[in-house]
Amino acid sequence: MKHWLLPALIILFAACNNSGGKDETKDTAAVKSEHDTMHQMQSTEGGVPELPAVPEGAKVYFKNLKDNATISSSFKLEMSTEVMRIDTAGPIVAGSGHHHLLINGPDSIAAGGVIPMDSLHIHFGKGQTEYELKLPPGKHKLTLQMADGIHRSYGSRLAASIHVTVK
Ligand SMILES: [Cu+2]
Repeated sequence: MKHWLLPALIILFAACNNSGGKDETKDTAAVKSEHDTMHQMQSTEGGVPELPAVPEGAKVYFKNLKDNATISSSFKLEMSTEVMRIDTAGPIVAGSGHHHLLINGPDSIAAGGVIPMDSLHIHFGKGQTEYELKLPPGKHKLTLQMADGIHRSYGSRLAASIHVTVK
């Protein structure tokens, strides 16, 4: 009696998730092999594009600060570029990137190096060109460094440093 009933049951429940089936233990294997064919993961190895080249004449600079300037402990910094376009972090687009401010750091970060993210390495990944800088009194070095969408430095050609004295 059971022998002819079982195939009919399998057909009935094949499309379902075999919930509520009485012969659960017998169906499981068949349902599982069906599902396995659907799982084919594609690997994305080698998918990271190269760092875009820096265009001719491109530069970054502090728009409202000169070297050896004296500023107050709160100062609205303006960051600017020539040739390069300002973009948000994320997409990697040749000829564009976002600003970073390095406080008392190196003159630049080697091209391709990922810029750290902490209180001395400030990212402007929303495409900001202004920043409310707050520094304690004394001498400080400020460096602008532009990087691509995944925070890879464009190197010394897109970096600029100045020294300031905070009153
Ligand atoms: Cu960044």
